[in-house]
Amino acid sequence: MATKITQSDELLGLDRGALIEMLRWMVLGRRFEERAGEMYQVGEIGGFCHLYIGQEAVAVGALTPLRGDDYVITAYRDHVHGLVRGMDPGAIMAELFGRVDGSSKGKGGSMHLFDAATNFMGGHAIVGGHLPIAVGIGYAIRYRDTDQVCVCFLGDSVANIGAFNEALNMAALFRLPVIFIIENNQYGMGTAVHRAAAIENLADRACAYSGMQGWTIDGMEVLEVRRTVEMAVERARTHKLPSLIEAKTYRFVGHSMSDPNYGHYRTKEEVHQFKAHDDPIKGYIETLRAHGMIKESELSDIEAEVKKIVDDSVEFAKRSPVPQADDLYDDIYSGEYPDAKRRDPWR
Ligand SMILES: Cc1ncc(C[n+]2csc(CCOP(=O)(O)OP(=O)(O)O)c2C)c(N)n1
Ligand SMILES: [Mg+2]
Repeated sequence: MATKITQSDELLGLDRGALIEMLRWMVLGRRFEERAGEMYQVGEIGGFCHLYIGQEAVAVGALTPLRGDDYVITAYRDHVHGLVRGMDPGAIMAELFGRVDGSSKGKGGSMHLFDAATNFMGGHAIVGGHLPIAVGIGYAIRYRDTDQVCVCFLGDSVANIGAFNEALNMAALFRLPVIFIIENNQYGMGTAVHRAAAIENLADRACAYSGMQGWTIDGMEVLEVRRTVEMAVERARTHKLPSLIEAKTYRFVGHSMSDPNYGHYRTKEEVHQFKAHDDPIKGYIETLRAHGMIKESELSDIEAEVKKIVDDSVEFAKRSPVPQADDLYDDIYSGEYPDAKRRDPWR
């Protein structure tokens, strides 16, 4: 059965630098996304755009203990995962703007960030479509006989689809070093988890697979996320065993830019309650203060530093040109028409 962990009451033996680094990532994620939301409103960003505001503790707690050569894969709510993984903020913002200096040359957009240099394998728009890919990455790690791990983030709705069982079954069967992290933000679009899943704690499903450990944790506590992921990484790296972590969290904003913050599926009061009493950044600052780990001046320094990074990313994106129509034919898989550029496939 899934193990429950209570509030993090210790600092995991991390030094002050590492603790503050985690706060810096969380603040960068929050401010970057707030600015992306503004840029969407003024028409600089188009198409789909799903913000991660409220969920920052999950990506930061899960990604900071990883090694540079580990693999990370996620769904479409991917900006903060890309940032914390080490992608260039300018390349991410330019991708959201649809510009040539974006991480996918402006042709992927918000849902399809990708960066081979940091082993960030996307950014996937099809709900649950990336779980079999995570299994493939885990298989490749075993095949090459390295001690890397693959962390795969997924939404709560994915725990109810077929690919979830296929992927977790194979990960357990082949003993693959894959860590599945369900970001349970309580809703799949407008559907509450309890209306879609016939189980209370999604990580309890781990018990269906031999050798898989499940944990249901407070995803608003960055240290709790980190501590759990560290245990899962040890199992994966050393023993080649997969894990399933369910981090209970909450998104403070709408599902995507086309969804208002509250909608018909949740109340204003509920959102305000989480924002006021369960903000992962405010909570972490309180923890750092309680342990005398942060000076007030450092908080304003972080805000200033982050503001500059975000400002620069927007400037970079604005300066970058839009792709040309001919660029559509570049970077695509096509063996059939080597001169694809000169052919019109619709005629
Ligand atoms: C196969 C598939 N079906 C439907 C959709 C439309 N869709 C986009 S997001 C979403 C809900 C996903 O919810 P969840 O997995 O909880 O992730 P969250 O948005 O809460 O992060 C759906 C149904 C899709 N992208 N792919
Ligand atoms: Mg969800």
